[in-house]
Amino acid sequence: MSESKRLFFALALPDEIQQQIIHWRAASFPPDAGRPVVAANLHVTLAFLGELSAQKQAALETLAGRIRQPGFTLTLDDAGQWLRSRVVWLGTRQPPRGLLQLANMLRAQAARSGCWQSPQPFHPHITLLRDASHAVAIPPPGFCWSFPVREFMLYESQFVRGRTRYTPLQRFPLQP
Ligand code: 3AM
Repeated sequence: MSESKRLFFALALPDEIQQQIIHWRAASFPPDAGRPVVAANLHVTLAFLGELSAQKQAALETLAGRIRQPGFTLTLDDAGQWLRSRVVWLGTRQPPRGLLQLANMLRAQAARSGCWQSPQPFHPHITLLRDASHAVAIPPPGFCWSFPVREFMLYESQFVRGRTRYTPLQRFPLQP
């Protein structure tokens, strides 16, 4: 029997945006503000799936592969902190309709396949700092980060030697 994997669907970031974000973060927050998420782990979660068997993973991959959704442009022009979940995040003031539709579809497919889905409304964001338990001043994003989104990904989340590692397992292209 194959092992289960902890999985989620997410958007990856272009390398140059990833680099700009980590430079802005380093310049904007003191070292004690929270635990920085490593550059390679920055992403926009679309749907968290939890621990899935290989069979269930294959079923959800098939469903995700049937999604016919146009690409969109994502603009990162918002930042904030959720004290309850102790994260500092980067986000978008006006989530593109395509992003909301994509996340809704993936969450609905996941729910129908028996993956528990949070009742919280979808708030697209990139987690920048974890364990940010004290309120920090959030400067506005340095400049406007805008980039085209042409695909989404299935990631595996692993905790290896004390570090969280996200491994892309599968790419799903969006429509041109
Ligand atoms: O995109 P962020 O970093 O906010 O917090 C986890 C991370 O979100 C979230 O899934 C993303 C990839 O790990 N996550 C982890 N466990 C979760 C759960 N049980 C969860 N989201 C919902 N329910």
